[in-house]
Amino acid sequence: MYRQMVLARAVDRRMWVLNRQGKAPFVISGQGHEAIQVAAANAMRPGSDWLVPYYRDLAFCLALGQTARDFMLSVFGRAEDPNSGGRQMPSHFGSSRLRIMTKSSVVGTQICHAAGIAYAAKVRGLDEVAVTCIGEGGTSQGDWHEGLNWAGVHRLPFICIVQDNDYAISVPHRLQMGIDNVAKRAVGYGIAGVTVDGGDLLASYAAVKAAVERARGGDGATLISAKVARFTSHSSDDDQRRYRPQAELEALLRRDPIERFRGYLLDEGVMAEDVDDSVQQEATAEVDAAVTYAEAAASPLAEDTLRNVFAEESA
Ligand SMILES: Cc1ncc(C[n+]2csc(CCOP(=O)(O)OP(=O)(O)O)c2C)c(N)n1
Ligand SMILES: [Mg+2]
Repeated sequence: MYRQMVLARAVDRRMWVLNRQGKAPFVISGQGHEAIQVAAANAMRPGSDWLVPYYRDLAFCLALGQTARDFMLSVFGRAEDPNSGGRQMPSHFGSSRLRIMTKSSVVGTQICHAAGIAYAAKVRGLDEVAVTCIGEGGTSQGDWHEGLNWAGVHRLPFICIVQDNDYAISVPHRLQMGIDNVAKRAVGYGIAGVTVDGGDLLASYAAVKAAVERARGGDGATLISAKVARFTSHSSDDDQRRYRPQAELEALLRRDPIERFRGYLLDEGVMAEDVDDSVQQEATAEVDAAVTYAEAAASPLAEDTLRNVFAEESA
């Protein structure tokens, strides 16, 4: 899980470099969110359970089995991009093999899709769990409430992880809801509500594992509120120094989930310093290779633009 977090951070950082070099037009980041995402992926059965992700779920998708190359092909919008063949923006993850459902840019829609997938699994008697992620700001959308209500009514094998980073672009949590913690809403839907420090990998793993067991055991849905730190601006198109106080930004640095787990592994003697060095070097080498490959890969053909957009008649 440490390796997965380190790789995600390395991929994410490189994406910003590519943006500043003018090679990646728009990037949106998961830096600071890695622990809850990697924990959740490791609590699931990849390829059997479902993920309906949101745009910060880079670490989640890598931990489920996507590669740095898969991601870089989407950053460059290449034909070979397994997420969407270069049709979606980067960070709109998708993989039929890994059961990662491609998402809409419209915040909140993924919740109803995940509730529908969980409902189908229940009707068909399948041992599958649907997990979906959203930010705390997105929980103000009507779709979020509709999806959670449906999951509660039908006791679905459904888990909603709210990655609460205190901001929706520039709008702080306190202007988004009248409660400090979104998990308090669970009682209103008749589902389990759990709060976890989303920067603590092991606590996050325990929380998601318990929710997965609840879902598989037929005991219904869980709403998880995972408090995380958003290290970057919302995206490459804004500057958070314009709307967040300097002291708040400096305090974020003490909440790095990777540093926290690294410290734990070293202190406990689980990982030696030289192992850590090689983990970092391997991640950098993987990202280098992914960028070299993706940059040289072919762009989609103009005549293929509408492929997989509208239903096609089979021959
Ligand atoms: C329905 C809808 N409204 C607005 C937007 C523009 N938008 C994209 S992300 C975002 C902020 C979401 O904040 P939050 O849910 O807290 O997630 P975070 O980005 O902080 O992880 C907004 C307003 C959108 N994509 N869809
Ligand atoms: Mg947010």
